[in-house]
Amino acid sequence: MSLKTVATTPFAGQLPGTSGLRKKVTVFQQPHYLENFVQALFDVLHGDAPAAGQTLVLGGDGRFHNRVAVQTILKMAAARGYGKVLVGQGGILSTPATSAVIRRRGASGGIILSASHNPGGPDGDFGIKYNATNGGPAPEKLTQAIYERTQTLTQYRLSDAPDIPLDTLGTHTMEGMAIEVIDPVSDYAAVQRELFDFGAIRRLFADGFRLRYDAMWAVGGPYAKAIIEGELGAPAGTVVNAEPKEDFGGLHPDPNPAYADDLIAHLMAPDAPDMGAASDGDADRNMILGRGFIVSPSDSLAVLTAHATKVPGYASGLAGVARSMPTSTAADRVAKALGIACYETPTGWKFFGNLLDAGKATLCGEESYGTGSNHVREKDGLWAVLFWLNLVAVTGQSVEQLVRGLWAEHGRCVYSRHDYDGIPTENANALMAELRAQLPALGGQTVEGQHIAWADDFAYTDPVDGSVSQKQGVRVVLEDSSRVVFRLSGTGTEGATLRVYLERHEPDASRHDVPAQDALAPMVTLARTLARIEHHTGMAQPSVMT
Ligand code: VG1
Ligand code: CO
Repeated sequence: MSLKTVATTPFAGQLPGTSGLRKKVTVFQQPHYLENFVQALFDVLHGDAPAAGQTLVLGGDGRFHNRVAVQTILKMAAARGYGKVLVGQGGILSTPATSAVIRRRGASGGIILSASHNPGGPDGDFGIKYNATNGGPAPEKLTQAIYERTQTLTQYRLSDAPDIPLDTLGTHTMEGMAIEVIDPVSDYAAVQRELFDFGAIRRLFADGFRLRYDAMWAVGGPYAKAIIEGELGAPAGTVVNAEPKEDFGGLHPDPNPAYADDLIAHLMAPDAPDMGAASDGDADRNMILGRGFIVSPSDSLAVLTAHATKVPGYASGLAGVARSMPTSTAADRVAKALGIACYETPTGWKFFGNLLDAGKATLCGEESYGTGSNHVREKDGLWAVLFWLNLVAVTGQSVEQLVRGLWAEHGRCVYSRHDYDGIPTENANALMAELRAQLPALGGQTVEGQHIAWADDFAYTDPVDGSVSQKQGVRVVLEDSSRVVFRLSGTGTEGATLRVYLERHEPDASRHDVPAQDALAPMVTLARTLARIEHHTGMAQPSVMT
């Protein structure tokens, strides 16, 4: 075994987005592409020094190219002088499990190989992301530094050692670095056991409660099988599509009404189970359904906040709650009633890290089917499902009753997100530039019969370290506090995606059953006019509505 130095030249565009660097698999398959990014990461983390004595956690969501990338990174970590790498068996670790392992094992950080909810397979997407020693996604100043380093790189180093067998638990050494192939589930399960009343959930299932958990052929399957069927005694077959596949069965592992249509059909059927749930490619997102009832992610965060003290891990109360800016204000209303703080951050989990570390927030959530807490530093799909199961078990209320209780007390934040996918990047940028140019004059105007109170481009100052993030989304707020938010996705790999977020508060209980798209229709018209969506995108309708 010896170390090799390989000459390389920079690739354009290795700038991580909302959650890591995501590109087509074919881009990552180019010689040196992955290596350049990892070398840049190691250079930024360690400068010229070896990473002696440090432990790195490594794993991914099992998508196509995962195994190849794991072997390459092991050889590069050995060349960089890491003391130890903890790698998930089969190269597998869900995103929240990676966060749990980093924190419980005192690692210096971890690398997650995932493009999350993006499709996989040879023609699909791949991704890489670094999480720091707190278990959370690298903050923007770190991802920016990595990007800058990718632009000046001339070489990388790796060991020429043979591949490590990943499928059996055990320890190996490479260039003096220890490699431990670990069970991907055990640390994660230990964290969940500390938070939830497993006894109460076990009794719920023993009494005949029926759950359908759709793992979408992704990495959440092994975790849900082990915990829900294994430990909590749900009948075999509760977790479906549970085996991680390299191409997610050709499906889009994104738990929302568009891509989890099979799960929705089961929950809308006459013999529907009591509860439905799904997680995404890397198992950090969750979707929750009751019998014949779909829970909006923003409402889910608000329900968990309202009832948190009924769950052992949060029995002493919440320090605060945090939500991404486009997420509905349902959680704000609950927080106000509880007398706790509610923080509004830009989109992406990396912005919650400081609030969690500083003890300012306990629960966090995003409208994009993400919820989590200070137990790790990532959103956590199965955690949310266990939280809901715990609440159903101890309150005796159904999923639907819990949500209706929220609406009865605080009104309903009617909510929807419209995505316009595959827009040529120049057109999407032109649309946003045109919107931004209108901002100073929008306040006080009436457009499509609606009175605009104010409009701005969301900027965030982190209350802990003072870092500022500009241009995080255009907000147009009406006089009745309804909102339209516009931003471009930072996770796509083809063209641009425009996301239009719509929210309207409905205090009148007799109108809580008006379908969201109907209740929001006037605002959709406003959004289309203001942003000239059809003019810029050529699309008369969104590609996906959630
Ligand atoms: C999307 C979501 C955002 C989420 C991010 C990563 O980002 O909107 O809320 O944090 O995906 O989730 P964007 O920039 O495409 O809107 V995951 O589960 O893909 O890591
Ligand atoms: Co994800």
